[in-house]
Amino acid sequence: LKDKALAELAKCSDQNELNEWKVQYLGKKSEFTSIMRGMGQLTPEERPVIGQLVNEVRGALERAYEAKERQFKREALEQKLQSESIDVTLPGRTVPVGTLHPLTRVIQQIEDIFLGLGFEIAEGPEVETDYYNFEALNMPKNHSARDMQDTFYITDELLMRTHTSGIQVRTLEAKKGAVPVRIIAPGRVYRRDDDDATHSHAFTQIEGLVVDRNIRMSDLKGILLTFARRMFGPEQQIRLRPSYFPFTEPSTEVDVSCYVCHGDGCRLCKHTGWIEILGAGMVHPRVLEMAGYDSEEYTGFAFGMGIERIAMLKYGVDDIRHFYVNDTRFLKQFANRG
Ligand code: FA5
Repeated sequence: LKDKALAELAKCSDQNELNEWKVQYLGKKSEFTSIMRGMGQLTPEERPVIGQLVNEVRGALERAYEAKERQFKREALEQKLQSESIDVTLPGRTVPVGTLHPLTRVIQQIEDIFLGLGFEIAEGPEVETDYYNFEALNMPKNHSARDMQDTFYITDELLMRTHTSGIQVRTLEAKKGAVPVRIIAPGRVYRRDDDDATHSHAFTQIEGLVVDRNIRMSDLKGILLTFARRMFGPEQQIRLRPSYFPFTEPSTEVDVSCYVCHGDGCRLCKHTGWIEILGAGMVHPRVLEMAGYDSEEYTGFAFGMGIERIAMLKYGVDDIRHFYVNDTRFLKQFANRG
C-alpha cells in the first residue's frame, strides 16, 4: 500500500491531483482508514505490531504529502513572481503638470521686486469691517467718496472689501507707532462694477505702504518708477496725474506707457499710449493719527495697484475676463513665460 501510494503521489502534477490523492490514501474512506477500523478484530499480540506499522506508514505518507504540497506552493510562487515581474527599464508615463495662473505669476513677480526693495508682505481679510474699509481711511459714514467704490454689503458693518487699503490701517495698528513701516499687501477685492474688457466685479490689488520720518512724494515716485522698470523693462515710463482719495493728500493716479499693440490696434491703451495701473498719494495725516501715529513726526506714502491691468500689459491680454474663465487654452500660454 505504501509503495503504491508513494508511486501515485509522485505522479501528481498539481494541487488538485494532490488533494484527490489525499482523499484516496489518507481520507475517511481510504483503505488506510478501513485498516485502522479493522484493528479491533486483531489479537492483543498482533495489535501493537500492526499498530506500529500502520503509524509508520501513515507518518511516511503524510510527510511525503506535505513535501509535495510545499513543492507546489514554491512553484506557484515562482511562477507568480515571474509573471508579475516589473520591467524597470520601461520609460515612465508623463503626468500632465499644471501651471501657475498668470495672475499668481504677476503677484509673485511684484512681491519679488518689492521684497528686493526692503518691503514685507502683509495680508488682510476679504470680508472687512466698515471701519477698516472706509472709516479709518477718512471716509466716515455718508461720506460721498464712498460712492467711488460701489460696495457689496453683508451687514451694515461688514462688507466685501472694495480695496486693499484697509490693510494700511491694520498694519499701522499692529506696528503700534513703530517705524519704519514698509509693506505690500496683495489680495482680492470686490466692487459692484459692470464687467467689461478692463473692469471686473472681483479683481486683485496690491497695496503698498511706507511710513517713516521724512518720507516725501519723490520717494513714492522713485519707488514706483523702479518698480515699473523692473516689471516692464528699463525703457518704461510712468506718468503721475493729480487725483483724489480721501485717505491720501496729495493724491495721484499713475499711468504706465503702453507699448503693447495688437492686430486691432492699441485697444488696451485706447490709443493714448498710457494705461492707468494704480492710485497713490501721501498718507493723509488723519489716517496716521487715527492709527496711533504722530503726523507731525511721521509721514508716509501709499499706493494700490490693479494686478489684472499689469498682467494684461505684461502679457498683451486684451480682455480682463480671460483671467477668470479658466480656459486651459488661455492658461497654457503662460507655462514658460517670465
Ligand atoms: C483704490 O482702490 C485705492 N484704494 C488706491 C489707493 C491706495 C490710493 C493707496 C491711494 C493710496 P482705485 O479705485 O483707483 O483706487 O483702484 C486702484 C486700481 O485698481 C486702478 O488703478 C485699477 O488698476 C484697478 N481697478 C479699479 N477698478 C477695477 C475693476 N473694476 N477691475 C479691474 N481693475 C480695477
